[in-house]
Amino acid sequence: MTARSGTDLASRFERDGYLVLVDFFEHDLMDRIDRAIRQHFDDEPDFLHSNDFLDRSQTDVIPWFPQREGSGAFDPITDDGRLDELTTTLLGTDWTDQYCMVMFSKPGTNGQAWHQDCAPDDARRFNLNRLVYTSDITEANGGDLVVVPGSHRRGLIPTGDPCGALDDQLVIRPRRGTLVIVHGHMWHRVLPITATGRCSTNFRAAPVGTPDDITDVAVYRNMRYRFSTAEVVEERDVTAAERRHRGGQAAPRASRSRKPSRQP
Ligand SMILES: O=C(O)CCC(=O)C(=O)O
Repeated sequence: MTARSGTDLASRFERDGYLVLVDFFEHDLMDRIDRAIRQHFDDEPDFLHSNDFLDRSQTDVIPWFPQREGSGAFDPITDDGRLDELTTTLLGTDWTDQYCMVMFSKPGTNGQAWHQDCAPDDARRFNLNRLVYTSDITEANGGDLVVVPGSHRRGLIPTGDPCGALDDQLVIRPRRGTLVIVHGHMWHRVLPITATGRCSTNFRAAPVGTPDDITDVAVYRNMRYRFSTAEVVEERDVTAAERRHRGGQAAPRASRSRKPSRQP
């Protein structure tokens, strides 16, 4: 990366809150990692979270932290000097590597509702998603990533339908080898998945001074949710919450899960 291209990427990231770098990683490496992921999820792992959370978050993800289990398959990404350099360009020096988390969604599930990984209370405190796609996201299978460009500077995501379309949303369909960078304050979601399992691998990082538990409380359009204690810490859509309280909510959906916030 030249100084000029680094400056260009940094200013695009500051303006838009995301970057898409096609063919950042070699396909052979992607295939090796993808095989490791598919092997791991071959056994149809169970979802992890309570049905209450699953119904309310409308998010269907099974997380896996391969490096915690000693899998070396993902190390070439962690050790990639170009990724390191790009991260320093975006976050400044002394940023921290948080963890590597694979997110797997079964076919026929909802993807992920709109969310912010952490509350945008302080513009300097955020996590950085460094999302690696080891297989193509395709129109036929769904699972597109949807973002609202610039929303990392617009404060809290508005209350409303957890999965409803937002003005100015942009659909991204990453291919194998694509690196997508997403600011943790950015409003983003994943569309439903149809025929085959969908995965992405997130190498999360954060600027120096960011608390380790920055992603413990995520913001959805209907609630703020704390993962470490598995509780809703704020009802945001009060009308929907009242309906639920009176027993009038929609029927529960198929079993689902949400990624945990951070590596314990
Ligand atoms: O898997 C993706 O494409 C997006 C992941 C995501 O929404 C997140 O890590 O917060």
